[in-house]
Amino acid sequence: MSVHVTRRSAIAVVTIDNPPVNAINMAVRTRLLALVDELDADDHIRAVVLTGAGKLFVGGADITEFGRPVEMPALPAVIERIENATKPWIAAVHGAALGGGLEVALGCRLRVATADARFALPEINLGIIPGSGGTQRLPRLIGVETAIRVAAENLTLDGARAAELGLVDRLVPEPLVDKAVEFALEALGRPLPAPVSRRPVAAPEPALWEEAAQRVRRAARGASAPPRALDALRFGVENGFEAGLARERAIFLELRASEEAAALRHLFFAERAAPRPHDLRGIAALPLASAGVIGGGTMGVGIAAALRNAGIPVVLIERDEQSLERGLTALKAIFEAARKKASLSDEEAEARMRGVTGAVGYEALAGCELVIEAVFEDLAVKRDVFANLGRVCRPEAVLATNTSYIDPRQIAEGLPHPDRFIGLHFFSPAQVMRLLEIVPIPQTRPEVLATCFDLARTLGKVPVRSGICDGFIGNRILRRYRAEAEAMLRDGVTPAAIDAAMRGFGYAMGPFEMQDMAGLDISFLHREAARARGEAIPETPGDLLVRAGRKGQKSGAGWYDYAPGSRTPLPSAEAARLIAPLVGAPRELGADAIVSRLIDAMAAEGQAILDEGIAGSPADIDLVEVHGYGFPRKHGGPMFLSRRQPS
Ligand code: T1G
Repeated sequence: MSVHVTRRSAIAVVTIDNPPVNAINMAVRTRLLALVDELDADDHIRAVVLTGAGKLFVGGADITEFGRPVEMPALPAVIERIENATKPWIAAVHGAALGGGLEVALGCRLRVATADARFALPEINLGIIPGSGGTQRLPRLIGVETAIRVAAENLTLDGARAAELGLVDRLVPEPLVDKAVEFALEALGRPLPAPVSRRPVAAPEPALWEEAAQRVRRAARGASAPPRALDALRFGVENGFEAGLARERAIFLELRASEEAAALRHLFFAERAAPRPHDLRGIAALPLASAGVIGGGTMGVGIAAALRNAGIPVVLIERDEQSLERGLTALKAIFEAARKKASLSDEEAEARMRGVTGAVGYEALAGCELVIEAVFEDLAVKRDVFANLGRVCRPEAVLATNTSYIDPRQIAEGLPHPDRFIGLHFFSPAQVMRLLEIVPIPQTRPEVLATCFDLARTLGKVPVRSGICDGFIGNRILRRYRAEAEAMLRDGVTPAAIDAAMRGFGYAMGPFEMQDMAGLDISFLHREAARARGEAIPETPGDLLVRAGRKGQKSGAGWYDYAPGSRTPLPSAEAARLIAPLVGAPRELGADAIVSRLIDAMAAEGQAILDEGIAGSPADIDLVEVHGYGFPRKHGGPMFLSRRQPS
């Protein structure tokens, strides 16, 4: 049964027990509703304590129900019944009280919590807004300003802050239920506070709404739900609880049925499944007390920072003192920047660097359980690195390459104990980007794979296992995306039209703007190397630009022109002249058509990647695109989108 009842003299203790997160599903709602009537009718009971089993109160409504029509009884009705019960209900919160969990607690007459309690309304991350009174009851308890930040801006309140704000009536030590029962008996000895829905709410200055609306819209970055949560909250403050509740419910149901909410739910479940692949369950990860990083360049320093941010001691080595100093200085600058943004305290920033040992030469890595190389993308260089690691490191040390293009099997050739070798493809900046492509070779032991997935979880990364092909999953799809963009260019569509369409779709920048930022010469050199190997690589418009010295922002011009010192792309007549021999007569193509062509191309490449067994699931491919290449979350990913297109 998902809801238990025990009796402690005149107090009934109702425990929601629906592992793993006590999600409120239809069975829980039905049982709670029945219990209100049952306990109201029980003359021995004077009050009810409501709590959650396990490590939390309630993780929210059951999101797996959202793809289906709402099943009665709906949560608002259950909460209203609890709020109007003749026997007062008292919420006893430990751990998370999220979404519907917080809303149920708000329907109770009183709330006690332990210090580890966390209160939030994270619905906007799922493309919806609270649908059971959260935007209406919360401002009546903690005030409009903080309620806006909780409902529309992802503010989480810990126990102490919740107590300060009046969301929690008393912070209690463990054992929570005992203390809650004591509190309930004590509360019965004095007048009860009014139900939250019937408490007044002070209307703020009009300026507060405007300022909040701008702040919420900015933070939403194109997501639909946050401004709507603010709308619902404001409507209730200005029109009363009942009207506000109705408006909130209408907005919730509208958004719940939206494509954006379906996309965000898809990513929610994919992100939670990613760190725990089914075939690795039960395989113990190896202990990782310290990690070595080879290379103090951008990638090596970013990886070292990510490891330090997760509290893992790092040995960073370079080939000489000067390079090492440069790397350590860059690493320190990352923590200094975080300190200046106040995301790290002075002490934390210093501790990050204290956990880094810099050295020249491989011997310093002898004690590391994991070593990640992030040296120049050249097979001979990488092979030499691993030959040294094979000599210096322990046989059970996990040895990883950060290569983004080279076949890891070739890098591992000749390495003793290749079963400990693996590809860990981080994305730059590695201390920020969440995607981690994990690329085992045939010999890689399952424990090594499990260790890398465990490492990803420790680093707060989204791990995706990739088979071995040119570019693994992400760069292979990127190449296809760029090729399709170039094909449209040859059809006469301008770079500016293509980039504008993809920005309108939700990307931060389009494919040509992105190339200007990254540099056109990188892929140009790849093509030139392939041509030098005798491969028949046809001339591309990009080649013409690079040959004319237009390498992108780094050279002041690429697909676009740039005013001196500016990064704003300006359509370029010179670039159009240079590529004219390879592109067709100018042609208009609508933004929707441009987007469809590019998304279809990504999805087609993704399907080929699935068919070849390079990726384990369409959701994995979507995670790669969203967390590695800026695919707009609100669309769920190319595989999700291609499967949702109306047939
Ligand atoms: N519904 C269904 N399944 C859920 C779930 C939920 N609300 N939350 C988590 N799961 C699954 C998750 O997919 C995973 O499954 C397992 O539980 C463990 O999750 C009415 C409408 C609660 C802080 O958005 O933030 O309430 O992979 O790995 O790290 O107005 O889960 O094991 O098969 O994350 O201990 C609002 C979402 C819902 C909170 C626990 N609530 N969940 O973290 O475990 S909408 C949320 C979380 C709503 C109301 C509205 C976290 C957690 P599997 P996990 P965790």
